[in-house]
Amino acid sequence: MACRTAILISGSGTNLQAFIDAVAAGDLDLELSIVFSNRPDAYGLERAARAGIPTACIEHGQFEDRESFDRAVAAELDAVQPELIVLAGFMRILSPWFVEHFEGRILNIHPALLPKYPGLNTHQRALDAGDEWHGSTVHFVTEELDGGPRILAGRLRVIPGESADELQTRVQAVEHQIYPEAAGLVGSGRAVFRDGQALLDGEPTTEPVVRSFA
Ligand code: NHR
Ligand code: GAR
Repeated sequence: MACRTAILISGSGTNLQAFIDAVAAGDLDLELSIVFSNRPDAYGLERAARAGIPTACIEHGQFEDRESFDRAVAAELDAVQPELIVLAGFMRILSPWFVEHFEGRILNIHPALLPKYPGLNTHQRALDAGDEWHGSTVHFVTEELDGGPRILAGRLRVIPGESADELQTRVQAVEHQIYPEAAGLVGSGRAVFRDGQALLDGEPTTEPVVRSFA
């Protein structure tokens, strides 16, 4: 039975497109039940509509505080009873209430080799530090921003002299490979969140699986 999945976006949705394509190709056994955006002009909403996936949008600006927005989002999502929530370029920090409501079922992809560079501007920070490797990491979402247990990372070698934009483009291509793969691990039950840890095939993990790209 395909795992009912909600994808949350704020922008262009290239990661969402990678999910749509992987499901269409038969490479990923998820049912994409709803795509939610906090921005009405997010291009990802058009990608979803084109793929025949129901969409919903609530603008965060009209709410008094973070949790009341999150409760409205959760009400939209609960209508489809998602088993998995995928943050794909979703730019609103989720309240402890939301994280607990969907405990252990929320994934994020962060464009850095976590625990390096939580937060913003990750590509420039990796360049400034002279890092040999950079990449992106899929993790379970907890209250700690970009700090939940890691599942799968994709890394590539930094090319001397490349710009942050060039590096970002290459990292995004990596994301389009590893995010559907990681979601497939969770959707199939091979990767689970338990007691604040990620388990893979029943074994607690301290490090994510790492894939290297050219
Ligand atoms: N929520 C929780 N509880 N935990 C995480 O790990 C989360 C999360 C929500 C989003 C994605 C994240 C990233 O990978 C993510 C991880 C937005 C911000 C942020 O500062 C920070 C991290 C991430 C996403 N957002 C501003 C805010 O006030 C708004 C910025 C904007 O609207 O453009 O929410 O990087
Ligand atoms: C992705 O690179 C993702 O890692 C990053 O935003 C991009 C979304 O692209 N996420 C964050 O920086 C979260 N703060 P997309 O909309 O084309 O999938």
